Amino acid sequence: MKEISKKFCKGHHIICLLIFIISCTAEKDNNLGLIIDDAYINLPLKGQMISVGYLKLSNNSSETKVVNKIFCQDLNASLHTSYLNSEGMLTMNPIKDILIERNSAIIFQPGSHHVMISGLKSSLELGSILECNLIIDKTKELTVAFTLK
Ligand SMILES: [Cu+2]
Repeated sequence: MKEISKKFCKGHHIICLLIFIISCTAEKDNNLGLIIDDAYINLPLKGQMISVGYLKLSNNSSETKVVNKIFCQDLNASLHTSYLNSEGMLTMNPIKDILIERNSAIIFQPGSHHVMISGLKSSLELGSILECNLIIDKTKELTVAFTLK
């Protein structure tokens, strides 16, 4: 494959550059085998700078993946989980290293796993996109684009 592309590339520098860029992008998306669906953040209440993000994360790869943590530029973001405590009160705790078995999905949703985000700006409005990065298997990053709704 390399030999072929080397020969081909002699007379087609620009096309090859494009192919190279496209294949790199594709690899970045595919090598984790994780699919994100329905990533959204509730628009913060007026005057509040804190909100909660949700998403569905499917593992289409052939191995277990671990979500270690989340980063959002200029914001404080952390993975949380909610549970009922011994008094029946809904409580939440930080959580790290969430396992996703192969061919399964975890859903961040109200009453369960969620992303706490603070430091939000008041300029955010419905439909704004907020990009964060999930750290997967300690070394890999997966970008999540949360829509404000
Ligand atoms: Cu929380």
